[in-house]
Amino acid sequence: MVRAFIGLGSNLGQREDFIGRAIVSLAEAPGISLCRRAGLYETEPVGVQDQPWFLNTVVEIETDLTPYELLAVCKQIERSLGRQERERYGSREIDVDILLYDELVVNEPDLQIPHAQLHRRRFMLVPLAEIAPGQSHPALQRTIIELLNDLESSGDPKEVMPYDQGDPY
Ligand code: PH2
Ligand code: MG
Ligand code: MG
Repeated sequence: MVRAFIGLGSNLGQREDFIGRAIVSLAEAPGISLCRRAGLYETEPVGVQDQPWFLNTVVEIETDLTPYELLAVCKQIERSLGRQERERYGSREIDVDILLYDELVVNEPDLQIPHAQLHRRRFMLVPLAEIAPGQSHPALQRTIIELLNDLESSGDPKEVMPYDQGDPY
């Protein structure tokens, strides 16, 4: 069994629902058990500016799937929740990305682990730092909290705010 971290994002429709259903699907997938999840964050879009804000979170899993098997599960969950093909970096019902897989480094056209943008994206680093601040990035040899501090001291970090679901009482 290895430990892996999965990033989830949605900026269309019932965003919380899409993320919640994706997490349930991960937890129910053969070969995956869910360990922990970060809170939800409301995040400013990165890449394409003119699109709705995202909800993002990160979950920690244990798995005996290979990286490519895990990738196939992530893609299958996106399809089963009705994700449509749209422009790169644009809006999506649900995005399920492998951020880290044990200490593994993979650099293939169809799979990069750690996620190629992880160290540049507060919307991934903030929830990841909530549950695994001391986790190391095996390619950059920095911890997650160090990467977050580096990013925040370098210019114009995008907004990432804890998402308040609202208290009905
Ligand atoms: N995903 C992208 C592009 N931009 N911006 C935010 N805030 N959150 C995302 O999940 C996101 C993004 C492509 O995967
Ligand atoms: Mg993504
Ligand atoms: Mg993706």
